[in-house]
Amino acid sequence: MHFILKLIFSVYILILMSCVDVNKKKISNNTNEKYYKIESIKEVDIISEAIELYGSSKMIFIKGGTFIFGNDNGLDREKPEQEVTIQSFLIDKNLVTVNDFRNFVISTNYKTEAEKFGNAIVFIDSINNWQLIDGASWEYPLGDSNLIALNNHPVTQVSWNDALAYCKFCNKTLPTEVQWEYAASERGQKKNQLFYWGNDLVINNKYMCNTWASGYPHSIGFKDGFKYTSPIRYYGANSLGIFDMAGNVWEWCYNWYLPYTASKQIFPTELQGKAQRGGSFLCNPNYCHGFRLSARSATSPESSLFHVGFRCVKNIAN
Ligand SMILES: [Ca+2]
Repeated sequence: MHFILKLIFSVYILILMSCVDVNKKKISNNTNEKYYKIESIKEVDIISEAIELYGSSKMIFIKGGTFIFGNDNGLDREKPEQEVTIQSFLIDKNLVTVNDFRNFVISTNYKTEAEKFGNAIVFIDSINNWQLIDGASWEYPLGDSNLIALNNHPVTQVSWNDALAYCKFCNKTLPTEVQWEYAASERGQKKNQLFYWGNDLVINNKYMCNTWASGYPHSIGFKDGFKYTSPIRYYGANSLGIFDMAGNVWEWCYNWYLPYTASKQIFPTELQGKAQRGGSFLCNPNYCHGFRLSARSATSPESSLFHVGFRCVKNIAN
């Protein structure tokens, strides 16, 4: 058991680097696929079930369509751009909050993987590095029992497996990267910009999302008002009404983190895990710049980190 915990810790440290993108090593996973297979699906009409869900469950209906997925001007992992047709779906307007997750835990007696392991990964500012911290969990993301997670903040320290369990309980699932990027970019309309609001992180001296906001790696910056997570909806929504689609926390996606096509071998195929989108309070334009619309990251599915959360989608059956 001790060996397993050490192994998991080493995986955490390697992948954490969602924002410190250096020296990534091979991480095993359970997929035999080499590339992210993107299926083009014909748009379908809204079904009555979807309309009911939209009206009652804080989800936004995203009408299907065709858009340019990926970014030829981004990092290698975001290339190549390709035209993708996507089916209509529903997406949570907000990140899943601590309060949402607490209700799920109360209803199901669910135990997260971090709670089973007894620890999770936290970035320690004073040593400028990541550590496996005993007691860190969705309820106490920093591992300090005096610092309970705030109800209206996004839940963190939940693994991909935990996130999917929550989604299934709600009869939902996690978004694919295509769905996430389509929704974040306002159905592809903002794909010529870095962010859904434009190209500048700061407008009129106001930070447009919760990110590093200082010079990494000196210390976690909080010129934007938040050192760690920020309350959901604090920074506004895109034109589709979806909040926190940039910064705050990385968001788990359903699919594995794989190259978009077989044509580009420059992708870091040695890094494998479940994809994440949106960037976090640890992202900095000088490093991963992870809060761009096309930015990607990944973590192994059993990993729990204090800057990773999620939202759900509901696929609409044909
Ligand atoms: Ca911040």
